[in-house]
Amino acid sequence: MGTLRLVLGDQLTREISALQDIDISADIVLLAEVRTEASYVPHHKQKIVMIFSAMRHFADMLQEEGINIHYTDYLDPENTGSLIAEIGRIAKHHKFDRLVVTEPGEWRVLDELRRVETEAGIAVEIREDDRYFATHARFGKWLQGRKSLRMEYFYREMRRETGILMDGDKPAGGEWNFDADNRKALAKSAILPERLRFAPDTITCDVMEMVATEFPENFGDLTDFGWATTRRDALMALDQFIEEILPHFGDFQDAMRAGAPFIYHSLLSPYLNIGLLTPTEICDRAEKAYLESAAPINAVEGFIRQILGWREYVRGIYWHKMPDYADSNFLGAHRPLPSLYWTGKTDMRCMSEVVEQTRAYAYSHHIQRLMVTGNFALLAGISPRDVSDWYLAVYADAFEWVELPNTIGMALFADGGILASKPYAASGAYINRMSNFCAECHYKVKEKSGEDACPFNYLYWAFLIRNEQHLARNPRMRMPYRTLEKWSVKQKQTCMDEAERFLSRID
Ligand code: FAD
Ligand code: DLZ
Repeated sequence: MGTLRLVLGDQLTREISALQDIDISADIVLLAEVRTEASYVPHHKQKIVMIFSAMRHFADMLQEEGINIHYTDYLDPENTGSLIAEIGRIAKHHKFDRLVVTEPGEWRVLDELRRVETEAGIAVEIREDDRYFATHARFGKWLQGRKSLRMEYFYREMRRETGILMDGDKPAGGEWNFDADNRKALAKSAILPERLRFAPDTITCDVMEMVATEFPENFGDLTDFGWATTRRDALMALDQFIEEILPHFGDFQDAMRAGAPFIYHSLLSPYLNIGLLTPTEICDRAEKAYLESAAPINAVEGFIRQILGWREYVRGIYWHKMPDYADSNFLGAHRPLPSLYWTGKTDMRCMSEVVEQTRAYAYSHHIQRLMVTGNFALLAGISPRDVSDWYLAVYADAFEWVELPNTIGMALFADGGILASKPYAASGAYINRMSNFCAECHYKVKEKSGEDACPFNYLYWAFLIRNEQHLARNPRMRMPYRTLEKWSVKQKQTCMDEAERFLSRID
C-alpha cells in the first residue's frame, strides 16, 4: 500500500521533508489548487498566479522524474474546494497507509490537517519543515528563561552556530552588526539597476487568464507580472542579485524613491517563501561574495541578518505565540482600514506611491511596509486584524508565519513589545529624509498643523498623547514624551482634534 504525500503551494522544494523517502512505484503526490486557500484573504492577483504557476511547474518536474501526481486544477469540475476534501476525494479511489505532509506555514492549516485523521479517516504524519536554520525546539531553547527577546541576541547565536560570516569565534569584519552604515538616502543622480523580470510562459499565461476570470475583483494588476515560477528562473534572479545588486544593498537599505519600488532590495522573498530557493543557499552565495571581495561587509552582513536573523526569529515568535498572537491589540486600536489602502486614492504622496507600487508588483520593500503603510496604520490606530489581513493579501511573499509578527509586532506594536523595544512611529520628517516623496506632495512636510500640514506630523503627536499610559514609561520613548511635557493641555487637545478631523474625513 502506498503513501499519499501532500505538497502545499509554499512547499515547492524538491528536498521537502514530505518527499524525502518517496517510493516512486507506490506513492502519490497531491498538489491541489483550492478555493479555501485562494480566498482566505483576497490575495493579490499576482500572488495567486505566481503560486499556481509554480505549483504546476513543480508538479511537471516531479512527473518527469516518474513520480505519480494527482494535480487538482482550480477549474476541475470535481474540485471540492478545500485541502481536506481533496485528500478525502483521492482517498476514496486509492488505498493509502497514511498521509505524509510537511508542517504548513500557517496555524490555520496545521489545525485543519490535524483533523484529517478523524474527518477523512486516514492516518496523518506531519513532518518538521527542515528548510529553516532553527527548528522549533532550537528556538524554544533560546526563549527559555529570557526576559528580553531581542532579535539581535538570537541572530548572534545563529551566526555562531552556523559559522556564517564568522572568523573563528569572532564576527567577520570585527562587528556583529553594521546597521549604522546602512541608512543612507539615495542621491538624486543614482541610476538604479534594471531588474530581471520573467516573461510569462504558456503555463503562467493559462493561470493568468483563469485568475483574471475567477478573481476579477481582487486587488492588483497582472500587466507587470514578472515573477519567476520555476527554480531555474529563481536561481537566475539570485545570480543577478548577488552579482549586480548586493554590493549596494547595505548603504541604501532604508532608502525610498518615487517610481522606484525595488531600489537595491533582493526581491527574493516570494521565492524563499514558496520554496524555489532555500535560505542556506542564499546566505552561502552572499557570504561567498564577501569572501571574494565582491561585496562589502556592511552589505553582506545587513543582508544575511535579514535571512538568518529576522526571518528565522519571526518564525520562532509566530509558532511560540500562536494562536493568541493573532488577537494581540496592546494599544486598543479599533479604526477600520481606510479604503485608500485598496484604492491608493489619497493626497499623501508616500501612501499613494506605496499602494500603487503594491498594486503593480505585489511588492514593496521593507521600509515602505514598515515606515509608510505600517507607520500610518500605527499612528491612525487602525485595527491590527484589518491591517494584518491587508498585508497578508497584497504581497506576493505573504504567508502568516512571517507576515503576522512583522505586522502585529514590528509595525503596530500590538504585542506590547515582544518583538520591538519601541513602536516604529515617525512623523513626516523621517519619510522626507529617506525618500523624495514629500517634494511633490500636496501636503507640506515642514508644517506641523493646519490644512496643508503633513498628516504624519500631527498624527504622530496625537498617537503619543493617546497612548501615553502605554508608552510614556518606555525608556526608548523618553525624548518625545519630554517634549510633550512642555505642551499645554490646550495644545494637546488641538493636536488630537486635528488628527481626529483628518481621520474622520479619510474615507
Ligand atoms: P530584502 O530587503 O532583499 O531582504 C532579504 C530577505 O530577508 C527577504 O527576502 C526576506 O526573506 C528576509 N527579510 C527581510 N526582512 C525581514 C523581516 N522583517 N522578516 C522576515 N524576513 C525578512 N516578509 C515576508 O517574507 N512576507 C511577508 O508577508 C512580510 N510582511 C511584512 C509586513 C510588514 C508590516 C513588514 C514591516 C514587513 C514584512 N515582511 C514580510 C518583511 C520584509 O518587508 C520583506 O521580507 C521584504 O520586504 C521582502 O523583500 P526582499 O526580498 O526584496 O527583501
Ligand atoms: C497562498 C496559497 C494559495 C493562493 N492557493 C493555494 C492552493 O490552492 N493550494 C495550496 O496548496 N496552497 C495554496 N496557497 C498556499 C497556502 O495558503 C499555504 O500553504 C498555507 O497558507 C500554509 O502556509
